[in-house]
Amino acid sequence: MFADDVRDGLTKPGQKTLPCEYFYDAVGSALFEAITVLPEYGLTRADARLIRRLAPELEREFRSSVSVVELGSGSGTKTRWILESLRGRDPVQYYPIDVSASALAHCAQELSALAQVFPVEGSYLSGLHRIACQRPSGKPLLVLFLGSTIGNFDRAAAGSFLCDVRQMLRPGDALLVGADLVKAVPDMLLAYDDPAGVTAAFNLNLLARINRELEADFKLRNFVHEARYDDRERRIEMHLRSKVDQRICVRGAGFACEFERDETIWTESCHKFHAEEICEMGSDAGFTCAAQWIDEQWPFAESLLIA
Ligand code: AVJ
Repeated sequence: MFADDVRDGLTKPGQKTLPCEYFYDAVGSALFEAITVLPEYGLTRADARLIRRLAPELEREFRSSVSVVELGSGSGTKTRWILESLRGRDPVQYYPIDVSASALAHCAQELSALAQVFPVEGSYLSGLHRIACQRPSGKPLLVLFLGSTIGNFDRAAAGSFLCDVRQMLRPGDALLVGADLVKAVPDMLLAYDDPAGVTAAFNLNLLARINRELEADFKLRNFVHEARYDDRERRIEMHLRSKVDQRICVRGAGFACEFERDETIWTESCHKFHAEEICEMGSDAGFTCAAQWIDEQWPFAESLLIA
């Protein structure tokens, strides 16, 4: 629940945090779309290049006798190539899972000409559980987890997430995972702190959302966006740093919190991987790494894990 998560994150001792899933209100989703076209942010274009390349190979692997489930209903652009390549005699059944009804509606509109779209509103695992239990078509499932969203989990959580997904699948089902790879630190930092300030706006919008929806009095000018790279954890961290000592009231959640000068709110972790690491995590979770595609221009990997 938004109010509870905000209260917990801003009143707990030590490092203040806010869950990154709350970036994606209407303003945040629009800012994220802008991030994906930034010259400094190569992830989305790398992912798209790989999907275009691997889609025909998926057709050979599954020959249109598969139902497609997507964790998170992105903009549909990348998914389109996969659905097109899998479209055989009968239309592919496609199950996008997302907490956002508006994102699902947009996705269904985008892709209903290509597939039978069955939107599933809910968290990734509860949505997948519902589909895997019903198994509407009796066909194997191809689960898509694109765009390096897996990077938001810390490594242990990413491992157990893959285990949870594996538990719900049957032998022969598949999981296609997109993961951003470790690269030169300046390139990774620029991707999360672009000179135009789009990512800064995306991050600060989280405070604006709390003001809008929870009647808070954050003064955004008293905070500054910051991207850091933790070499040991191989992750980018996004923070909002308080420029002054200040007290914030969040009336809609019934609490107030103090910020000291230079204290931060940690708003997102974006873990970066080594290509072989995804295969190892997959096999630890009970998958076989059947294929992996790596982009030349921007180190990013798509890995096909078979249950
Ligand atoms: C959507 C989670 C893959 O981690 O790169 C982009 C989100 N955050 N810029 C990422 C994001 C800041 C993005 N993911």
